[in-house]
Amino acid sequence: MRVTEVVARAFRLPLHRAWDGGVDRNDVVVVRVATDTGLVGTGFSWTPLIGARAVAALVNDDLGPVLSGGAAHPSRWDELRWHLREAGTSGLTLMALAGVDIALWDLSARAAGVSLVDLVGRRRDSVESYGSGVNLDYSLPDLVEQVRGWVGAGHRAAKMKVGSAEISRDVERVGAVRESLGPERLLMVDANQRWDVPRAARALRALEPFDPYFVEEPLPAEDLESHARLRERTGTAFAIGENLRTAAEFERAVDLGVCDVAQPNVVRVGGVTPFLRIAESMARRGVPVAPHLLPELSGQLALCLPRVAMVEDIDRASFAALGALARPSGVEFDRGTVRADTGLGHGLVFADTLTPVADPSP
Ligand code: SMN
Ligand code: MG
Repeated sequence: MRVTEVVARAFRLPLHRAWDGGVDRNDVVVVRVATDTGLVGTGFSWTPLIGARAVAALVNDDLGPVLSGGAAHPSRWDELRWHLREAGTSGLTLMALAGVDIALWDLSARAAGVSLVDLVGRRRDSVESYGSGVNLDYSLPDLVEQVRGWVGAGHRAAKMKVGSAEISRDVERVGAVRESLGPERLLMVDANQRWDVPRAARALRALEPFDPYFVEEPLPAEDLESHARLRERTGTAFAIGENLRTAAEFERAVDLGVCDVAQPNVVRVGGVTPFLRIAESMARRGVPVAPHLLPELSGQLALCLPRVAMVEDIDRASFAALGALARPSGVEFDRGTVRADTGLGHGLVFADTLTPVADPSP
């Protein structure tokens, strides 16, 4: 099976309610890889705000010509990454590679007549999911109402934002959420890199009575040494990884003792191929993986992971909830678990009515 055409297009998906910091949309870059067999694979890249058209350009201008005429197979990942090396080895490079890699996995599954889950290797039929919201800007009543919604929907775990200007505000909000959840459900907090070491130590000490299952990104993501210093000052587990990109970075985090739960984002690490490499490496080190965002693809991958924690059920921001899909994907979040019955490939068919990201030049 050989590649005949690669086309990437960037689309805008408005959020139902803006995330912290005024993020009012997600962009998706849909990648179509056609082959000489007539089979077509669909991949995607994703970004809350930055870089969608740049990613599409990397795919169309730089990956398409290398792929065309060659084998339509995800084993080409290292060759493609090498090809893009002058654009850097991380960031947008990996986001562009993800779009192509996901399409190549979709194609391989279609060619084999199986789902992506069965091609990767299904290890379980369901995985626990957790309610999650980007809610630091929410008023306390809105936050509590959001968490009550998750409880009503059957979630046994929830994640909320912390990192307010005043620690007392976090304490009040985490306390209210703990009360809504009751003592048995898991409560996770996500600081999105907002703290420094002394502040994180103080905040985590103040939040300890509410029994956080983990704290996510307490410190600047790339500064693993500061995580190690914080490690000496708190017993709370650390979940990190949404801003790490390579297996080497994840391994270093584990070696420093600062990654209790690993959270690779399948787009940011460069697609399914590197995601699975990271997952294997984490499993060997005894670290469970909780795939970050992208619930429809993360849910499928979680069914295959050698060691899995939970899947994030992001509030009203799945592709389905954003109206990005032409038909149901077959990935079902229900009563605090996720299952997948997608049919061939990954089952994600993007609607042909999406709004293109416009060229900003006059
Ligand atoms: C998050 C990151 C990026 C976009 C949305 C939400 C957040 C999470 O850190 O972990 O859910
Ligand atoms: Mg996070």
